[in-house]
Amino acid sequence: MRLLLVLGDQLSPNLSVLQKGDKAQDVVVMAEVADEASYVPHHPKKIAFTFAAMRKFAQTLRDDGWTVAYTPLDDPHNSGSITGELIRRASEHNAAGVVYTEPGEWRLIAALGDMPLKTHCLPDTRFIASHQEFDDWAEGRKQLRMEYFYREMRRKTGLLMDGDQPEGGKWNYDHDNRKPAPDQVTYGGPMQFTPDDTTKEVLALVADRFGDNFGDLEPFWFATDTGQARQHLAHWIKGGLPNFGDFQDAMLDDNRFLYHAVVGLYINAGLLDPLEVCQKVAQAYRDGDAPLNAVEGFIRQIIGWREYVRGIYFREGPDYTARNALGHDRALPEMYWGGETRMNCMSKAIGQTRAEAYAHHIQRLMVTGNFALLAGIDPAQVHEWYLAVYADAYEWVEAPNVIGMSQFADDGIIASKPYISSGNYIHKMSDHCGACAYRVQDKTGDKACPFNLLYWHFLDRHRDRFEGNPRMGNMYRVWDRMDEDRRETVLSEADGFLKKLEAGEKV
Ligand code: FAD
Ligand code: DLZ
Ligand code: SF4
Repeated sequence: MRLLLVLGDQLSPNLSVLQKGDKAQDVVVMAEVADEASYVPHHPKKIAFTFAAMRKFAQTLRDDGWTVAYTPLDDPHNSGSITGELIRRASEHNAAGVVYTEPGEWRLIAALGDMPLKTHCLPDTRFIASHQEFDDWAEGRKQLRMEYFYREMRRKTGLLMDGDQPEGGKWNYDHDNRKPAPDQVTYGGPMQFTPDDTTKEVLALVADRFGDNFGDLEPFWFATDTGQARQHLAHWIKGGLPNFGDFQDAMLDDNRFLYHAVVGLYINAGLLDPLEVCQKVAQAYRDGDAPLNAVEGFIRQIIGWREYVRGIYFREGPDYTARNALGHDRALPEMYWGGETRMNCMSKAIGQTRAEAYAHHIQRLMVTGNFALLAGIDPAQVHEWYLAVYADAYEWVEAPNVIGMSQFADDGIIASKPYISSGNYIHKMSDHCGACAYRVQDKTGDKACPFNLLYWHFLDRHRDRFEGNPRMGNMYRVWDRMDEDRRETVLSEADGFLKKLEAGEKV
């Protein structure tokens, strides 16, 4: 017999290790372990989601005839690590070896490869593109543009294709998306589930063991099995999808989810299959229930961005998370862990992160990510924060988004220019600025929006690197046209702001 490892983000019946395993003699190993629960200080909701979904998945495997050796976190024999549990179970069952599906993190790939047991690693086939397909596409290209990769994925899946042409005649309908915040949101947000007995047990365990981590454990409302996740998906397709495209980039003080799908956590853990999700969304278009700009925009996020960032993570190798092309070294400010701030946009994005283990893409990219980049925060610390606080965060998807897209620490592999903006962008896309202690219109002075000061500080300190970037020349021309006194004032006020930030003062 062999041991078949199933990790906390591999909760899919079609997982390669289960497909290749033999129900009659192999033993499935699943383990809640201290190493996985604490390699970063995960949000308590994320830990509870993982453990509850693992326990329920183990039960569905047993119901399906598998033998499962499951280690709860508080099992006195728990060795504390995935490899420790495999070694323990191997001697318990006299196993001939371990078969596993490739994990989504280099750390675990290395640990499993180094085990003193006979091991066999299978590819994770729950993605549209294999590593080989991504590498074949990437080979010899000067720039790895997501848009072209996405077209390949459209052709491969047949999603939104009319023969060999894109549905509606265009590949990308982003032009119709990205409207500012709406006055009214017609969708009530993600479906919320009352914890069942399994989830309640896990909540008690997590409260006891991880209650001091950043993040609110309760109220806990996530789906914890595939049936619930599918109910949530259907609820969103009906209520949220039709406006998803239009308001994808909008932010509101009093609405945490707008029209977002909140499916990343379910897909990444394995409860929903990405292709199944896209097929249901495409069906809504064919049924006339959602417009093409929303449906195409959503499908692009999944078969385009999600697959593309995975390709980059595995192509770039284990050192990717240590990259720091801009030499940023400031410590992550306390406000990211809930310390007080006068910046309303930051307070809202971090506040809802604490409450929900969720923020949507533009909050992650253009608020918390933008601020960290402008303020010159050490990208490794930014990376660890994002990996810890979001329920959908696993390194293969988080790191390219943070190190690459958001912090430009990979020197432009993912982003052709840094995602930076002054307060103006946040003002345009949200209602945050109205209730802020700072004034978004002020470029200098006591009340100047920090994004305005830091924006120019960033451009000025990285002039050598970015001046020649054709997409950034305009910004430098605007800066150069300002009179010299004003430029000096901006830079010295930005320096003053950064000093306060470093000193831990409330900013
Ligand atoms: P929606 O906005 O409804 O989008 C639908 C789905 O598309 C998502 O669920 C996700 O599966 C996929 N998707 C969209 N954008 C991306 C992207 N850039 N990369 C990969 N998949 C994408 N996504 C994660 O899944 N895990 C992370 O740890 C993560 N960290 C991020 C960090 C930063 C700094 C940024 C800018 C983005 C990050 N993203 C991450 C991408 C994106 O923000 C989240 O997938 C999305 O906010 C999840 O919410 P949702 O399910 O409501 O997504
Ligand atoms: C995120 C997570 C947590 C919190 N705990 C566990 C765990 O106890 N056992 C487990 O198998 N997986 C857990 N996970 C998910 C893993 O961290 C994830 O499989 C790796 O980071 C690879 O993506
Ligand atoms: Fe954010 Fe500046 Fe607007 Fe305040 S004024 S909410 S800091 S963008």
